[in-house]
Amino acid sequence: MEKPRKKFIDVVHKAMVAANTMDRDELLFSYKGILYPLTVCSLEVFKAMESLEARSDDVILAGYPKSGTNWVGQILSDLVATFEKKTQDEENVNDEDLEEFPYLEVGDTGKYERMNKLPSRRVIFTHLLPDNLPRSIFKNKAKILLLLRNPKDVATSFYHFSNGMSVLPSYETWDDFFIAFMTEKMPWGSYFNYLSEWNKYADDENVMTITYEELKENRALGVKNIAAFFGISLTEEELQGVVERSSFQSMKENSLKTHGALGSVLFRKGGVSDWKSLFNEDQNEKMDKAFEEHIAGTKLGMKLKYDVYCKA
Ligand code: PPS
Repeated sequence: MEKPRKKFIDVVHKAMVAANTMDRDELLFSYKGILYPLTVCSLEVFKAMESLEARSDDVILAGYPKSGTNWVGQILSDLVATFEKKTQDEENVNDEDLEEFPYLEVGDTGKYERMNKLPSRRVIFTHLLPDNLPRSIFKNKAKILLLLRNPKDVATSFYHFSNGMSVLPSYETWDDFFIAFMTEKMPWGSYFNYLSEWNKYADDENVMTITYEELKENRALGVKNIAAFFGISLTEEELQGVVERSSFQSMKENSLKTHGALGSVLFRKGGVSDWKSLFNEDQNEKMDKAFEEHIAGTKLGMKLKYDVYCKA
């Protein structure tokens, strides 16, 4: 993903320009009870999405916003590109004309018909709930990497992103944002609902879960496990290259090329526990209680190691 991503940068730029002329309360719309940003998603595109024909060799990355999608997306794209480079003809590799915006739900109505003609393997990111994904993803047994991040760091990252990215409603204070986050007013829906819904797929053999925190602790092991899950066979040296290119520093340095103006907002801190700079005692209590009520006892809830990463 280190090559310039012209279409990606173009889509983001156009959305940011359009959002700059809109009022705050016009920025989101609702589809099937979930809010989405109007400058990047639309009802027509959601309907067209059902025509996607998923494949068993698709590489799908699912994660709630701000869970590290761009990071793990870089790892997946790099694994696939490195494998293709050594196994496919030069002319099939890195064709810029074939580039699609990597998030499934962002694009135009013709995107899915174009995607149906793309060669394998396709790498697809999404923040959608499982029920809102094209049915063919489950029917055709596409493999899904489910990415989780602790809710306090997600909220912290989401707050800063909302105030730096014009396509999302901004917030005057962290306290205002916290209330919105806890009362399910977020684009792409509620964090807790997202985990509860995906938890129904946690034991599916085509779903592998990984946490942001475990990747931070051991990126090399994470990359190795991800490659094994998708059946991408690379040498130790090739895997090491993927590990190095996915460091926060390396991705941030490249971000003007890969993400344009979005890069400086997206690659913010890239760490664990920044929530300690924002959460007050009352907010900690409220989040701890909500976690306990909604997901603590579930498989995904346990994966998050809440006591390690989220206790004040
Ligand atoms: S988005 O816009 O919802 O798709 O955002 P997403 O990519 O899911 O999450 C953004 C956060 O991921 C951090 N990030 C990284 N962390 C560690 N290592 C690497 N390489 C990396 N790349 C991105 C990014 O900095 C955001 O987290 P915060 O806490 O805001 O820094």
